[in-house]
Amino acid sequence: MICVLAGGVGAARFLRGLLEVVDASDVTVVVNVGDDCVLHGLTVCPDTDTILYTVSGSVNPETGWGLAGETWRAMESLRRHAAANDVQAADPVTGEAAGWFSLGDLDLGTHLYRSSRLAAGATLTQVTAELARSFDLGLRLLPVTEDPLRTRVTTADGRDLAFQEYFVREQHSVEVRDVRFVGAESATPSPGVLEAISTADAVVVAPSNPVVSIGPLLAVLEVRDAVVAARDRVVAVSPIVGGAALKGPADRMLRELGHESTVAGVARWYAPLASALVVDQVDAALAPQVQAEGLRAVVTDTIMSRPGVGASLARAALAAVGVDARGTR
Ligand code: FO1
Repeated sequence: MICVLAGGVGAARFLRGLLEVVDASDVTVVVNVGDDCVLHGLTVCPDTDTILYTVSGSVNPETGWGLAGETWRAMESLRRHAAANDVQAADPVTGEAAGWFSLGDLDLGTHLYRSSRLAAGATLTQVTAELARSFDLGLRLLPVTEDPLRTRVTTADGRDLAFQEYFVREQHSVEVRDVRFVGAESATPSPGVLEAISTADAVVVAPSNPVVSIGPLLAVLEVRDAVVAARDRVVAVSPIVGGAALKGPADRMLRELGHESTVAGVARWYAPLASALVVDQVDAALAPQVQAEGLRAVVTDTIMSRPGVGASLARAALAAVGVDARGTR
């Protein structure tokens, strides 16, 4: 069994490559919940939904989030009511009519289902499994915790932002001074998470933002301990290529928080919990620096936009911890 620690877009794209070389029934994904938010009274789980939509082939390919072929009638209606009454959301992420977080009509179906099932007493793990079934994913998709765990960002100019305020409203264009995961100290792993990590033939840290996508997973202390204990079977895929992030603010956040936004910096970040790091060809010369941090360096093509790279990247990651493409040792 392969366990993947996942955030959003990068992880979802990696999973599509992994599922070309390993059967979905052999994959368990532990997904970040730190981006989750309540919007218009609905529970929205962006990283979970990006995996549901991308792996099922229904994601909006331009954005990497939301569904292809979306319409926006519900949001237009919501905004009209807000404008007519000059409703200014007290807290844009949890208030009404947050104009800057676009929820498509089909996407709303996911949030309506999730929110009504949670209101009926289902757990987030159950609802996530139900959504994975309705999208016919085949793999097991587990939220890292069912407890409240939310990423908050302190900007260099002193503002304390909810994650989506930073990432979407500010377009992650503001400098970060600190990132914290509110609720992490008391969050417990969802049922099945620890067992998936400890029994996996390989644990893959997907090419997600190490700070705000993988960070919340590792902030759940028992999860971190389980990954550290599995270190010789843990391989990370660098989301930094040639000193830059392929998508999103991972490179800037690493630098703003005092780390190097290079594969050596990523190696240092993951050294306690991974025994191998997969880096792109452009970083081949930095392989000795990765090894100096105590990780094996695996050099391969990691730009998944090129055909076939997702599958070869997945094979290389699994091989780095002694697992062949069939996903068993
Ligand atoms: N990202 C944006 O930049 N703008 C949006 O309006 C937006 C809406 C949205 C709706 C549902 C969803 O699941 C994700 C959405 N995202 C949007 C992306 C989201 O902020 C990111 O996917 C994650 O939170 C970071 O990985």
